[in-house]
Amino acid sequence: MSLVRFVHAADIHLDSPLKGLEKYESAPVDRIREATRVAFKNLIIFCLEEKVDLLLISGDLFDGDLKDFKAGLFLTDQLKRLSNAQIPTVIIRGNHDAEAKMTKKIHWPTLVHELNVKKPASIKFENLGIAVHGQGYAERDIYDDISQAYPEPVAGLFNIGMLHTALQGRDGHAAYAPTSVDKLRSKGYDYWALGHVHKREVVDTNPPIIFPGNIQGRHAKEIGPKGVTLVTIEDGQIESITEHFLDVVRWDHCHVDLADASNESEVYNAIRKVINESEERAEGRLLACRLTLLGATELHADIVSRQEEWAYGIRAEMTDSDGDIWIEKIRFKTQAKVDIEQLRTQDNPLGGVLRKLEQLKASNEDRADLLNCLTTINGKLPPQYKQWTDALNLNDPAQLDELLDGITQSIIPKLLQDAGES
Ligand SMILES: [Mn+2]
Repeated sequence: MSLVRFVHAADIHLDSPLKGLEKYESAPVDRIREATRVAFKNLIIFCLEEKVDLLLISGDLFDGDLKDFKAGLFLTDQLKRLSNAQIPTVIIRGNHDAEAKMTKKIHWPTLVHELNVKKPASIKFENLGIAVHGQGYAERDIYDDISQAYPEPVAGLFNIGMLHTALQGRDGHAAYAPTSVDKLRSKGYDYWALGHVHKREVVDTNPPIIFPGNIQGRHAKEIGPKGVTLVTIEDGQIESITEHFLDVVRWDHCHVDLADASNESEVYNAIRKVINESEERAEGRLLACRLTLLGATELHADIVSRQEEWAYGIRAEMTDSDGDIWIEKIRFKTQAKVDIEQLRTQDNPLGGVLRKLEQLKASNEDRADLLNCLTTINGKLPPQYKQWTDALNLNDPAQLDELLDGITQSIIPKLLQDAGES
């Protein structure tokens, strides 16, 4: 009986910067900056400790061209540890580290194999009973299905295909090297080691077609545990496929319903409960948490009028002594505890404004006008604003709805107050 194990990783995005990090309040800048490197070290340690036989990295090892040679040295030093332990590594380039984008040559250690970017290639590890097939990206924009030219499977070996692809399209990921499950299956391989999609996904099981996801979340849109896939082959057959987490900063979204909160300390308690649960899931990692406050609450008017003070109070109350919790952003989405339908029918300024907003939301013509205005404003914003991970996406109708609902909720308290005073 022979047991062979390989690790399938992808999308390391070494030194990926969190754009605008220093603008965030009290951000643990250094720990977040270093996160992709520390996670990569964790990957090397994992391979060494588990004594695996092979490491595959399915594209986007680098986030982009290296800023300096230090990054290159860090990488070769780490991979050399695997070479010294006789563990080979196979790498393909993805859209982020396509050959044309990288100006600095990397001196790969002896047992690191980079697959060709011009045509598909194969590497046979006869001692492991494994053949690896794949092709890297010569340029960023690959719109052909390169997988279909991959070599025929090698008889008698366990055949793995490495491919950086969006398959038939994945939300938030450019549609590079498109292909389908059926097409991949038709190649007759035993495992498809995919990369590009940052959220882990077992696309199919026969044969396994897997995106392991990235090994470290890079911002608040990449939440939850991040890691690699470990595959065990016994006598040429898959014995097990397991997931192992390597991330050091855990991103999460915490939603807190404040419907039952009627004072400050009840708000803090409700938030603390949700953050504590998230902190437990992070298992000692730095928790970077985006907080959303929801619910129809009697505190809504106060929250709307003193948002900055509330934000400060929440941050001050939630920060723990060892600094392992960082609230990345607080989204105020509470609602007034009022009957909007009823207010909307009233014959007063508030009723009029609410009706106008409702009409704006429902009318295609009004929406188009509003979008025109917003597009003009958007065009005048500095570019760094548009690169923010949660910059307004004007092509998304749901975001416009959310924007209008937010406006509605923030003006209700003010107009109610004015109505009361008059
Ligand atoms: Mn990619």
